[in-house]
Amino acid sequence: MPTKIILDCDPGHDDAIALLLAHGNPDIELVAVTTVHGNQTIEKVTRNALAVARIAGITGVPFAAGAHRPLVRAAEVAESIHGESGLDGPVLPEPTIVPDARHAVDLIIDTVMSAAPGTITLVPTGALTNIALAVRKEPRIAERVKEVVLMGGGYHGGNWSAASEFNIVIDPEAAHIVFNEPWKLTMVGLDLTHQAIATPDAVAAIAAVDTGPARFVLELLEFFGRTYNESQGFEYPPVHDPCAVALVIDPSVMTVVRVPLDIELAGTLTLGMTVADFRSPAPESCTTFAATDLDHGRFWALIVDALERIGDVRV
Ligand code: PIR
Ligand code: CA
Repeated sequence: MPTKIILDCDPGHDDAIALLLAHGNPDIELVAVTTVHGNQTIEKVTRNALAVARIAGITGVPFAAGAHRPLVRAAEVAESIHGESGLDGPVLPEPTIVPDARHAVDLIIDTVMSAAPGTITLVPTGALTNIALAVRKEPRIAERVKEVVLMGGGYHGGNWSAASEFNIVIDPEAAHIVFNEPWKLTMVGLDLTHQAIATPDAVAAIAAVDTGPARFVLELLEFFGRTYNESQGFEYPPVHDPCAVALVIDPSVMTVVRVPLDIELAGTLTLGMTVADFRSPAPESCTTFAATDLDHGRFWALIVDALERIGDVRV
């Protein structure tokens, strides 16, 4: 039985690849896609998500737009990384599906509450605003989901400040809510995702697939690689968000450790830091986990496999 997931995302180059991986992998059933402000405005990331659905041939899955800004702080976008559209590089087609009429928060609640207990995995790859709002509006989702596997944070430092990662620091209050709920939560943070490098080998394997969706990924990686090189000094870009999906597909693709995690809300230099307490073995009652080491070859093999299964999609 494939694992049912809700992908809550802000496409975003790596979010788009996460969507393709979730759609193309047979061990995942994509039951809903929700969007959140982050890499760009909610209007732009929602449009991008719908365009990616067309490119990937995703039909019959509800897409819903969510929060337009963080709970407390002013909105911030990552234009320096993802460009003006949030998905600069490829030419995007006009979407052919229309968004669900519900707000993302209601789609998340409806999906989780109408499914059997313990069957829905939440996979957030953007700011945690929608997830925080959903669990405040319907607290029973905390017991009802299977688990939360998110891309965000990192125990060794940040990418948006010295201490903090973008998805967490742009809405730290939402992250604080989500990290402190009683659900099982796994942080696939920068410690892990900075190992998911789009090396020339990986890019060549994608090029060999030679389909529309594979060429779309190559165009994404070309733009993302350029901005990552110019603004962060990376030789090749890390592809963050598909790592969270990969963990749901195959837990053996990375090492995960149980460790208490919490979000700094009072720091001046450390706002939005995901503080990990590695001092002693974590107690059994600890429900938070962090990913540490990636099998790079197996990870990229999953991406290539998903693209092969998606095949050529007429756009
Ligand atoms: C934001 C991102 C990626 C790189 C930078 N520098 C800023 C986005 C990605 O979509 C990913 O979800 C997360 N936020 C990585 O910080
Ligand atoms: Ca993202």
